[in-house]
Amino acid sequence: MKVLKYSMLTLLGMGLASGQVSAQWTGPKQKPAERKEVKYGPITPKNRTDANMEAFRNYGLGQFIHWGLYAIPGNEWEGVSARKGAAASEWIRTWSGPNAPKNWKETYDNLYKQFDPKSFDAKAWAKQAKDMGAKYMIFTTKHHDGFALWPTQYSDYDIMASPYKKDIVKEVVDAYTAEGIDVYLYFSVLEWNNPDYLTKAPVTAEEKAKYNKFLQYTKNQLMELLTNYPQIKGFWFDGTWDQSWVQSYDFTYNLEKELREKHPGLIIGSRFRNDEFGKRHFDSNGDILGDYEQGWERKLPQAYEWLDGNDWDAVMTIPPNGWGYMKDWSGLYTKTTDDLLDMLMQSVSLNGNFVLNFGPDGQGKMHPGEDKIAKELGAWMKVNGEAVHGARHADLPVSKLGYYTEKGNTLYLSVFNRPVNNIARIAVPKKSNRVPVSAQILGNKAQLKVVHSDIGLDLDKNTYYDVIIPKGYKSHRAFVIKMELGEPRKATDNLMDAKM
Ligand code: FHN
Repeated sequence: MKVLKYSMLTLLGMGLASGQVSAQWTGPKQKPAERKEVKYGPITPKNRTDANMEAFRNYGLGQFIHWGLYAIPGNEWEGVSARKGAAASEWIRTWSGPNAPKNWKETYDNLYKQFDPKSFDAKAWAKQAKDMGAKYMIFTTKHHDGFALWPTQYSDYDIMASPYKKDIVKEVVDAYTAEGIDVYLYFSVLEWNNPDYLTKAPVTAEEKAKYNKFLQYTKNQLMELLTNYPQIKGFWFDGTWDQSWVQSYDFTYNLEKELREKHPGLIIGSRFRNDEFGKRHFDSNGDILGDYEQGWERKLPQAYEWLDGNDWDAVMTIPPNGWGYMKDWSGLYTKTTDDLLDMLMQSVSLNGNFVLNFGPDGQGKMHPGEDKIAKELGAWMKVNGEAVHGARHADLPVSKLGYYTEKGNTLYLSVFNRPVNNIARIAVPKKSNRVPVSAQILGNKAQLKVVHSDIGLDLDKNTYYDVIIPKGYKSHRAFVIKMELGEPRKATDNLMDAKM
């Protein structure tokens, strides 16, 4: 099979080296001084209000599952680690350098002959996700190696060529849907071993004919997925950074329209396509392309303003990188439950969803480290899930103690930094008519004392409500203060302005 070399262009496309893409994820969006005509801009309005999109923005927590042939090696082969030879575990097919096994690509491309996951139980996966508090799940139908986990009529390189011979995508979609978890299908456009795939834009007549054949193949598979699995809520596209796809903006624009026509309410993220000027995720006017920002991958926005009001989700690995199964986690910092809870609440406090990745092994078993995290997250969500599911950004001065989320007249403060004086001071604009009037800690029935502390700072736009955390209250993990908001009991004193 033809092997593609990874050019700088590809890395540029991935945003690994281009200022344009990374600038969108390291601060507020840069919008052009003047708008210009963009023919291949957004197809759907920003912040759709239909039921599917309303459900999306209220998920809070999701699960990503990367599973495929790369799970068999688990980022190593015959005792040799691929850590220094491949960019990530699910990129192990690109393993190169002195410790890469001899004829590795050929070995990898024959792994399908041994893919027969005896421990695979989609219902057990779905139950684990349900207990963890996940409300949606993104599943890899086909990653960059091109191997399809569903029986596709458009390729022989699919699950029916393996000893397993059953429709894995259907098993996953059915099991998660039965648990009430919405399913989104991950689909890689990029296919390393497809002879019709090109990284660069086609130039010659032969290249154009070949790549057009690839585009039609891509469209056929996507339509097939919508036909086979009508329960799904959306697509999570990947591998759309190469110039071949970027220059196909007329095709991708019309393909997005056709997918939406075939599946009303379909949700598509901003990574699917670009405008005619090559602007990905956001068009040349800074308008989002797709229904939600899909660039928060292993990174999080640091302020509400960075989002420009767009819907978004952040996808996160437990190890530093590596989405597919990694047998050996030793020597790596793997995120703790507390790290992940902090990221979850940061995301929800900024109106985003947090999606945690799991990479099952070649037999279909989750990594023991993932099982532990899922259990601990689930225990926390069982007590505190109401501060996540359906909760949104609270328009309040940022707290030093943790993250605010809000639901109607209920305000939640997820405390990650417990104040040494046990006073959780809530800053509220003086003009606000919604202030904390009662408080309790989720999972604890006791009503907490709430004291209005008008500390009288000059030029201060805020007043303060102190929620007293009982000295005897112990917690080994973040806890959530739930407050009911109501009219302030007394007006804030008018103090003389300081004379300076
Ligand atoms: O190249 C892929 C990578 O393997 C992984 O699938 C992530 C998570 O979606 N996306 C791309 C890297 O940005």
